Amino acid sequence: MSKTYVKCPSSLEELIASLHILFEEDNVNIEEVQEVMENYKSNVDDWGKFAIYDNHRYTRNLVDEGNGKFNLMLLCWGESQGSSIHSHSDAHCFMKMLDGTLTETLYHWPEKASKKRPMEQFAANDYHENQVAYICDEKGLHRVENKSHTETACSLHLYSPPFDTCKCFDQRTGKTFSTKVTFWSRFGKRTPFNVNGCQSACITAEGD
Ligand code: 2CO
Ligand code: FE2
Repeated sequence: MSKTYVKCPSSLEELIASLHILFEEDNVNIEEVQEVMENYKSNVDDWGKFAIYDNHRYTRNLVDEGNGKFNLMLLCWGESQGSSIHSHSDAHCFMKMLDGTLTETLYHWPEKASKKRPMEQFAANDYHENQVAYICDEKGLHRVENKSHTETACSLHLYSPPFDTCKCFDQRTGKTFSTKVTFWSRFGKRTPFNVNGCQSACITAEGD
């Protein structure tokens, strides 16, 4: 018998407790996860301590490691910042808006990189505060952007299972690159420089 969880969490802490229960099972019920994430009403007092922005690129800030089942993180998007087109390493990806608006553009997987054709877009949607988007590799690839020139945006992402590399794609040719992703901060503390002098990586590419 599965444990009961709070369906309408009144805080981020309560949402995390519900997510731990939902991900105890090996089978993930996508609708249930989406619903409980939507039901939590964004409150900056809950998540403000994790929201660290950078002038140059969006940041990935780890909030919870989900008992090894998922990674929960805050992504902070400065004005006009965005990702390149990417996959999600066979993981479920839930994206809940906490603040501002993000545009998700969906693309089909390229047929053959060798054909060098522009990638085919099949949808574009705006997400506003409290809405939740879901994507996985079977559904396609996406690019996420804060198109506002004046407002920042913040989103809560859950990836299950956790991953630290994914594929990036060049929109003009479909050419793919493997990219390592890291955290700008972990549990509210800025990640120190590592031995390679590489501080943080997110999914952006030259020319994007
Ligand atoms: N997947 C990207 C990342 O983890 C963000 S776009 O929304 O899934 O950096
Ligand atoms: Fe993504």
